[in-house]
Amino acid sequence: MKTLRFRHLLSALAIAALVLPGAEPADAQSKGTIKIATQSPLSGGQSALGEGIKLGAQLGMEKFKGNLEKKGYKVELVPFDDQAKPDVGVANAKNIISDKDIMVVIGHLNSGVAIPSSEVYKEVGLAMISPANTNEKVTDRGYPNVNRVCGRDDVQGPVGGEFAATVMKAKSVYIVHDKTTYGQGVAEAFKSDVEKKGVKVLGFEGTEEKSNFDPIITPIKAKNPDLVYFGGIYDQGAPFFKQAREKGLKAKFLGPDGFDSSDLVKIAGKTVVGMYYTTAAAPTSSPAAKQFVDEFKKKFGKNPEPYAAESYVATGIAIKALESVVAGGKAPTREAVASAIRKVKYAGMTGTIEFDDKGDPKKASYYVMQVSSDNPEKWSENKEAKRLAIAAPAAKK
Ligand code: ABU
Repeated sequence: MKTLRFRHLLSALAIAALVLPGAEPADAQSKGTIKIATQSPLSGGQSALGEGIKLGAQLGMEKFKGNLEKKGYKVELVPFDDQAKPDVGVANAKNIISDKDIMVVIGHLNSGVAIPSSEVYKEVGLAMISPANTNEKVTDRGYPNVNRVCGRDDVQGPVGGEFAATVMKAKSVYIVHDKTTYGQGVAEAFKSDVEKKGVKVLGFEGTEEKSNFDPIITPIKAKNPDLVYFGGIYDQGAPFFKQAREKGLKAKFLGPDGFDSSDLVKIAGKTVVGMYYTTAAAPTSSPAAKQFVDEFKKKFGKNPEPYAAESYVATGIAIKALESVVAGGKAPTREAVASAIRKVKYAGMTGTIEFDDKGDPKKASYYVMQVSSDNPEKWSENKEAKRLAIAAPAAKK
C-alpha cells in the first residue's frame, strides 16, 4: 500500500514539473553542447585587432545565444590564437575540426592565415565567417563553407586609388608592401588603379623588415613622391611611416584597412595624424553602433577595435543559422549549418547582410578615413572622408 502511494506521489511530481509555472519546458532538456570557435592573433604585434575579434564574438554570443539555450543547448565560445601565422592557424584548424561540437569558426584577421586554415575546415564542411579578411581569394575559391561579412581588396585597392588621384591629387606614388597575401594583394590592386588614372608609380617593393626602414626610406626620399602607400598592417606600417616622417619625407601617407587600429597612433604618434586609410570596417561612431560600443566598454573596460563589430555581427549570423537548423528538433550538423549561413538575411548594426553564392556580402561598405588625433582613445573619432556601398565583384577565374 505504501509503495502504491509513493508511486502516485512520483507521478504527481512528474506532472507538476511539466505544467507548473517555472517548470522547465520539455525541449529544455539537455541536448548537448554547441561551440563556436574564434581564430585570430591573440598574441604578437597584431593582437589589438585579434583580441577585438575574439571579444566581439564573445559579446555577440552572450547577446544572441538565449534561444539556443531555451532549446536545451549549452552554447560555448572557444577562442584560438593563430598568432597571425599560417602554420599556427592550420594547426589550430586541425584541432578545431576534431572537436565535433564546434559548428562555426569566426575568423580570421589575416587572409594569409584564413586561406590555408579554411582548406582544413572545408574537409569537414565546417563553416567559417570572417569578420575581417579582405583578400579576394578567401571567397573566390567558391567554397560552400567560407563566408565573410566585410568587403574585398579588389574593391578596397581601387577605392584608395580613386581617392589618391582625385582627392589627394597625387601625381606620383611610391608603393611598399609586406609581401603577404593581403598586403601585396591590396598594394597591387591599388597600383593597377592609380596607373590607369595617370598617377606615376615611382617604386613598388616588398619588405619583411619590422624595425629599421632606413634602406627603404633613403631611396624613397630621393625620388620625392607626392604619396607613399603601404600595403600591410599597422605593426609594421606604423614604425615605417614614423621613421619616414622623422627622416624628413614630405609625402602624404595612405594605407589600407590593416592600418585601422588604435595601435597605429600608439606606435607612430603625431607622425601619422592627418594620414588617410581605406577600410571595410564600419566606423563605431555611428548611432547604430552606440549600444554595441556601450556594452563592449562596460563588459571589457575598453573601446572595441575595428572589426570587433563585424565579429559580433558574424556571431549573430552564425547563431541565427544555428537556430534555423535546430528549429525542427534535429541536432545540428556542420553541413546543415554551413548551408543555413548562406541563406541568412541579417539586419545588424553594420547594415543588412546577405551572402552571394561564393560567400561575399552582396553589397559591402568601404570607407576612407583620416587619422585625427594621436590619442588612441579617440580612434573612433577619426574623420570619415568618403563612404561607398559597392556590390561584390564576380569571382576571378
Ligand atoms: N583586412 C584586414 C586584415 C588583413 C587581411 O585581410 O589579411
